[in-house]
Amino acid sequence: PTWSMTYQDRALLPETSPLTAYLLRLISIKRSNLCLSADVTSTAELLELAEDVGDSICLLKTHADIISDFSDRTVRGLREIARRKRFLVFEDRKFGDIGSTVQKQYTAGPLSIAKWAEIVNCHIFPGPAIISSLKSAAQDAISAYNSGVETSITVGSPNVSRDSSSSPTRPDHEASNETGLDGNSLSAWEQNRQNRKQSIVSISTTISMQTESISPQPTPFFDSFDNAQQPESLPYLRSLLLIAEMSSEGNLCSGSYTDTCVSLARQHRDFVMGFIAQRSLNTEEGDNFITMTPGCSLPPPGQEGKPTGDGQGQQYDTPRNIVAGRGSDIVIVGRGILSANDRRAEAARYRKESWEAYEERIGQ
Ligand code: BMP
Repeated sequence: PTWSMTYQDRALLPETSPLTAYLLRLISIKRSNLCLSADVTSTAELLELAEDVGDSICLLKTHADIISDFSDRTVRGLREIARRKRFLVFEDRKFGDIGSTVQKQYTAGPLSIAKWAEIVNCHIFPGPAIISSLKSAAQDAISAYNSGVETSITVGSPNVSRDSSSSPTRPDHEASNETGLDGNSLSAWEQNRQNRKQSIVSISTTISMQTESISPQPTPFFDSFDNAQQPESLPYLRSLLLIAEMSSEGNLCSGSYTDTCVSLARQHRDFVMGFIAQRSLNTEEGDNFITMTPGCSLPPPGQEGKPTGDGQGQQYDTPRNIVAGRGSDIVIVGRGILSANDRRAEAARYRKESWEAYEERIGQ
């Protein structure tokens, strides 16, 4: 049903969650249905990449657990660039455990994903409780912030932050150990954390996204950004994608497994934004799920053809086949952009190709 609809019109459909509507408007205004898969292993490279490519993407996908120096600094830096360049952040965590465990993986530990990523994803092989558990964890995390119980943003090693201005109450001894992860200072810090108030920078960034008046940005795509109103309702500033299909050869996500993903998504339209899948799964009236498709690559400029794979099971197709041929909404590109000499220019090329594929699909 959404095949030939514009992103803009889909943002207005009933029962579209605020974050989904926001993303659809963002895509429409930025004219970008491109998600960068930022599979890099250091904070410096992540931030440099986000800065270079940010204007061309609607979404930046991370694998936080491959960033060797992941910390507060990573989160603050990424949130600042996301706010300035206007993209959402998707942590590709692929949760796949019992409800109680995924709640902790989502909100606690060195990654504390719920604090900084608007979007996460999960497998449904553990059963439907994985969805309701992540949803209630998202709601609790935001309510805790709202009520002032949760007052710390700190993720990763608390001692690695060099940004003393953003944690004014941090005692000197905590800031002094730049290498972090030293057992004693970590537990001292944990104890101390219970007793003090700090600002949550990442979540307040998200919240200030709601309230600040968004002035037109000095980049070409933002002239009408005021139309991309921010989500009103706090609990829904977090969304989930279900991994309904995979791009890798021989994967088991197909048939009745995929069908189950779709029916579970329909039961949780307020929290499940859509799917990681190879084609649109919007088959019934009322479906307005966003499909995001990894396994996307372009032949080098000036060359024809379809890239095949990476020799490790990954299977690629072009943005045109994915968006115009199979009705997907967002293409996810990693190495296609990362391995280019000029990542900024390559991201612009993927954005253009993917956007033209969308225009072809809606008949413009
Ligand atoms: P690349 O474009 O470099 O092949 O990267 C694809 C990215 O998408 C990787 O981060 C991978 O973890 C992710 N991904 C995938 O390739 N296939 C899937 O089915 C699901 C994924 O999340």
